[in-house]
Amino acid sequence: MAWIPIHDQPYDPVPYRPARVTAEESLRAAADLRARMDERRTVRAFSAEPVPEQAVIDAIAVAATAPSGAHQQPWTFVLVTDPEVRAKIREAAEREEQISYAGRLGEEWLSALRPLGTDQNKPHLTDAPYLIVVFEQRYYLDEESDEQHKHYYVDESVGIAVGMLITALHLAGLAALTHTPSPMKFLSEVLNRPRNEKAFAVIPVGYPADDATVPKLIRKDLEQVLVRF
Ligand code: IYR
Repeated sequence: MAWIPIHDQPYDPVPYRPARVTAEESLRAAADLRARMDERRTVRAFSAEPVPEQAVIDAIAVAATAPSGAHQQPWTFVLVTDPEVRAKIREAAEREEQISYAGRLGEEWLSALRPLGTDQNKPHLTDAPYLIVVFEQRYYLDEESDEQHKHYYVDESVGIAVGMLITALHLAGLAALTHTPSPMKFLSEVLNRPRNEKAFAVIPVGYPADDATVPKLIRKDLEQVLVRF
């Protein structure tokens, strides 16, 4: 069925009967996924080795199944492979980060970043074979008629979609980085996005470089993050 904007759709419930799995199957699937996801790490050093494009497309399709405020699906995923465009993005991002790391972030923020070892150099923007630039649609815009409608819970919706995206990429054996160069306005210009869209994150995707390292970060124990009543 072809998509129509949510504000033009009636309430039209249909039966939902997903296959019922046994308790054993649920336990096994949940434990397997828990172990697999515990292996995910944010990667900042990528190999230039090509990645099967369909795996990236499928991960974007997974992200696009995310729940969203009023089911408005307020996201656009721009898949960038063109080396010239990636170089432009890197140049603009590094120009901003230069200013950020030279002091714009402030002492408290810079000290929070210290354990990550980040700096103004962003080689992943040109080394990784794919960049997925995620835009949030702040409002609905029909570019032809200029009709506009409000979108609801845009940050939450797009954040959930990005979480599903990095999960799907990881399960497909691909590494990713959720990168938020700040400010990100240059991405709208470089990628020629309409005025209702605002950049949310840049996600380089690929295989880790052979000599990639990651900071020795410690996840909180489940007891610290899970509260029961
Ligand atoms: N945008 C900068 C700074 C940065 C901010 C946070 I919060 C991070 O978790 C990591 C980096 C950069 O990309 O380097």
